Amino acid sequence: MRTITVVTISALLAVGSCGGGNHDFRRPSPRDARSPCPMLNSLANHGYLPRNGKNVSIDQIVNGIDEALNISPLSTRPVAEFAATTSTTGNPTTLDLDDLNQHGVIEHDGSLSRSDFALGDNHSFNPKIYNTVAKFFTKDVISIKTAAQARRARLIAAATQNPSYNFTAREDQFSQFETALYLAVYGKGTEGNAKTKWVNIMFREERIPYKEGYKRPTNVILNEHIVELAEKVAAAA
Ligand code: HEM
Ligand SMILES: *[C@@H]1O[C@H](CO)[C@@H](O)[C@H](O)[C@H]1NC(C)=O
Ligand SMILES: *[C@@H]1O[C@H](CO)[C@@H](O)[C@H](O)[C@H]1NC(C)=O
Ligand SMILES: CC(=O)N[C@H]1CO[C@H](CO)[C@@H](O)[C@@H]1O
Repeated sequence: MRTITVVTISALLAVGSCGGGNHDFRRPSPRDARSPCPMLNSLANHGYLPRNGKNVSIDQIVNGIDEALNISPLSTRPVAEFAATTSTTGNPTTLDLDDLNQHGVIEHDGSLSRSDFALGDNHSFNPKIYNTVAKFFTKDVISIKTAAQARRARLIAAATQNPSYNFTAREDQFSQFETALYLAVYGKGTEGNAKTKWVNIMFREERIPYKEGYKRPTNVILNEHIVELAEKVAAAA
């Protein structure tokens, strides 16, 4: 009796500690909606966001990121609210993940792992493009300098290949933040040094690398940390 109680309680705690959902990795079905963001897709693939990627609320995005990655809601809520301006669900507080394919809101040219809008599929993972970026990641960890060099090389290549390339200060800022985000989530504090293996798994498999040792950090990732990293990325190239 006692053993049964203990087992039951620890099973409940195990569920409770990850918000009550099942956070196993499952690949999306072709009917599921996915976005040009490798991390939102990873969160949906682990059930931190609705696995079908449909009718995802601003609160679910903010809470899902907090629960899985410990990024401050104060940092992500404004971005999630801005993202919801792409909504096609009929409810301004929810979106389908593929609403984010809309060009010129957040989606921009010069992505690290997606083609440009004018050149075709601007939202699915493109291994050929990502390989041109990942070839810079030759060490176990990706330093700020390496991340900045990889980003710079991709921007130059995109500008050369796309006659309609549109990359203003606004797109540059989004792009800097996206590099800062993977450094913040898969690196150490504001020093960069993201684990190469974990970053590759995010891009190539849209999976959170639990099996490879990732744990939700105990210290919250604040907006100021991400801003500091973005500034370092901009300065390093
Ligand atoms: C409010 C939450 C978020 C929203 C609405 C969002 C949305 C987006 C969108 C629309 C893009 C596509 C931009 C492009 O054209 O390349 C993108 C890219 C990206 N996002 Fe997110 N994102 C969010 C949170 C995160 C988080 C927490 C991470 C953490 C690692 C992340 C990592 C990235 C990366 C690395 C890219 C660049 C992909 C590439 O260049 O190929 N995002 N995001
Ligand atoms: C969409 O999400 C909203 C907010 O979470 C919810 O109130 C609504 O019932 C959902 N609609 C559908 C069609 O699932
Ligand atoms: C280029 O991007 C800027 C900023 O996002 C936008 O205001 C402008 O309309 C775009 N230009 C073209 C030709 O799409
Ligand atoms: C080919 C392709 O998938 N293009 C997409 C680019 O983004 C727009 C949204 O702005 C989609 O409608 C297109 O399907």
